[in-house]
Amino acid sequence: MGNRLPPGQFETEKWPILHQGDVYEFNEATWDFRLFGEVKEEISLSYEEIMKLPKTVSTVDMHCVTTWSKFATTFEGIAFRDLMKIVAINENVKYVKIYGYYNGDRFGYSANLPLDALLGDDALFVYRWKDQNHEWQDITPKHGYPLRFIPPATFYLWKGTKWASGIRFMKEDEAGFWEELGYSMTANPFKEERYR
Ligand SMILES: Nc1nc2c(c(=O)[nH]1)N[C@H]1C(S)=C(S)[C@@H](COP(=O)(O)O)O[C@H]1N2
Ligand SMILES: [Mo]
Repeated sequence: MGNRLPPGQFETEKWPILHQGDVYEFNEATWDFRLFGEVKEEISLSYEEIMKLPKTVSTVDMHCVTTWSKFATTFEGIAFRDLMKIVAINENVKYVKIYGYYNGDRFGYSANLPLDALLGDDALFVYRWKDQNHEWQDITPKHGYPLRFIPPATFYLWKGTKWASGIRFMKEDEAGFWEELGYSMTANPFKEERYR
């Protein structure tokens, strides 16, 4: 594993907790997951419907812009690409924003990402994890229960929306929560793209 640790990062075995605002408290009755924006028809999925979709298990490295990196966490979740199979998107969609709860606002947090980077096993909405020190377990509310996005390791972890509430499909790139505050649109840790 040659250049596994991006520049300016240190490795930790712990999984730190970082976010703004309150921890979302899951309520299945009011929860749904929306696929919207540049789509032929908007889709809203209940928790039950989401959990019936095909499952993917993937082991990924996480890189936080605050300089910690955690290697090889194994997640179980729904691959981004499997959600693409149930929504018809418009032509020329190149970007997405992944939304999540922020202080009770279901679309209060967001992070923008290029669509073509999210089609592998390493881009998924997760609900369970394990690593070399932990058995399989649900992700905790603080880590984004019931559903939390994990981006490929070529993006800093702020692109990993916790308490995920939907995907908006977009033709043009658009800044999300941290990007509006001056963080990078592209956010590649291996190129140290921290700020814009
Ligand atoms: N909804 C939501 N998701 C979020 C955040 C947030 O404030 N709200 N913070 C992001 C940031 S800055 C980081 S570094 C990661 C941290 O994930 P962790 O606490 O599971 O390590 O969550 C990301 N996802
Ligand atoms: Mo962060």
